[in-house]
Amino acid sequence: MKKTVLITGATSGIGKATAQILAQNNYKVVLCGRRIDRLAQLEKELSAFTEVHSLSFDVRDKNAAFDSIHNLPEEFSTIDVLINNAGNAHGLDPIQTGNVDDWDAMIDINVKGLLYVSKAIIPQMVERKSGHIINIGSIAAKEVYPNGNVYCASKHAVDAISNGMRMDLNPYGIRVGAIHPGMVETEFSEVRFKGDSDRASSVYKGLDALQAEDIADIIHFVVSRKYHVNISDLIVLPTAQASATIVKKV
Ligand code: NDP
Ligand code: 8X3
Repeated sequence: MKKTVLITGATSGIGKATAQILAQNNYKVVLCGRRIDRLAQLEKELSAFTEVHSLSFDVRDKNAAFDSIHNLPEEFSTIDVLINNAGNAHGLDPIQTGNVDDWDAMIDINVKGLLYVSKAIIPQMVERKSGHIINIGSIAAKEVYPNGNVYCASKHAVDAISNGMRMDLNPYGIRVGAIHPGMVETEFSEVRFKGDSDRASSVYKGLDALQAEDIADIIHFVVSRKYHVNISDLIVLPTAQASATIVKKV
């Protein structure tokens, strides 16, 4: 029987590529994001392969998250796999000049949003004693880099929450894993630099950055292992990247 996967942040980058690969590999897909036009376009594209349903809500809005997920049509309501991917960096500033609204956005989306979506889904997994949760962290979950302060804190929280989820859900046979990418060429830097395309593209100049499809491919590998195999914590870097700050550029 087909498994159903719910993917947050499916309108772009890693989430979109993950939806595409899983749709082509026998999963029913629930796409989540705020941008309705992109959801509609992707739903149409993926419907050629599988059953698809879209949910448009802001993960910061807990009532919207709960309502949307709790009211899924019956054929999509049993979530076998949850990919907590929605998130972004907002700004890259020293702590003394950091923008408080950026801090709010990163904590509210990357940490609280992930918790709200998880809270909407974990009880059904506990009830069934089955499920698989993948949280998308970052190299910033494992290291702190200059000016990364609050983004790194939000991703360190994702790392801690993933480890805590694995412990708490262990009695129920629910698999929990985190995937921590380094530099992936998506809309991430466009968002971080608030639409400054030149600054965003300069991040990936001079190296072969990871592409969204590289991470999606790994997510597909992780979720398709035999049940007794749980890939719990994975750091994935471009070959040119040795750490958060050491990057070989030509
Ligand atoms: P993108 O900017 O391409 O995608 C971000 C996704 O998150 C979009 O689909 C966006 O959808 C969604 N999103 C953002 N804010 C909200 C919100 N408030 N409510 C609901 N959805 C939201 O970036 P990536 O694909 O690169 O990022 C995906 C994840 O990977 C993030 O958690 C990021 O931190 C992490 N990551 C990225 C790396 C990189 O170098 N790119 C490296 C390491 C980790 P919409 O705007 O439609 O709501
Ligand atoms: C995204 C990668 O290095 O900008 O999480 O933090 S980085």
